[in-house]
Amino acid sequence: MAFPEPGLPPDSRLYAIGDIHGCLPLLKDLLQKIDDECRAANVTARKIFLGDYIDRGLYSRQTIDFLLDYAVREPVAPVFLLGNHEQVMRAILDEEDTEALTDWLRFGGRETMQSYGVPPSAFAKDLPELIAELAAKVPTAHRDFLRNLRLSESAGDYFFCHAGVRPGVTLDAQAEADLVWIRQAFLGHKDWFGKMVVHGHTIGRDVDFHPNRIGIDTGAYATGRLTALALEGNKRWLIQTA
Ligand SMILES: [Mn+2]
Repeated sequence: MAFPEPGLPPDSRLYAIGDIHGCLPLLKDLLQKIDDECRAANVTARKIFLGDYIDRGLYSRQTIDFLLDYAVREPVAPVFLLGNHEQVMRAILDEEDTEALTDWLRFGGRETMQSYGVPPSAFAKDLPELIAELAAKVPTAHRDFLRNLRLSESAGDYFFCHAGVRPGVTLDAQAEADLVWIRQAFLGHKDWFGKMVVHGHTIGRDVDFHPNRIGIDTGAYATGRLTALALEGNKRWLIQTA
């Protein structure tokens, strides 16, 4: 089956940025490359961040601080999408969800808590106390950042989300749990989703180009390679660190 060749409206450039996971130095490096490229071409571009800003890497708090400042400086308001890691942190802070905290500690939450200044001794406390310790250290602006993350974004023939979409469900009716967590039901699907889906969440050795989706999580925290997908008209290309 031949799929439509996706594009953006003419004269608009967009960069989708993959999973950062607390790797602030890589993020700065990548955004510098993007800025240099845009300056050379004399264009302003919109940026869509695909989520998973936090956990695993060492600089989660600093990454959110940086992005808050970046959003203010950018001439075109960037879009920040929700990743499953932010969904979990938000549940811990807003719902004091101890089950979410248990999960979080297994997939990188400890590093994030330490980046907020939670001391190593706090991890010996019981879970509600640990949540209180974290809550006392997370600035309001960060809580608002977590609460305001969007689930998806469309531009031209592209659809952007963190993890993917549920086949058989229209793009505007997708459930949050699928948009931020889905793997095999999405990754293994071969038909057209209605738009070209650009996503992160599932790490590939390199960018995962398919006729119906493009996965750009290149495992920055483990590989040093953070990826942006550039889109302009019918063209697309990659910007990467390392
Ligand atoms: Mn993820």
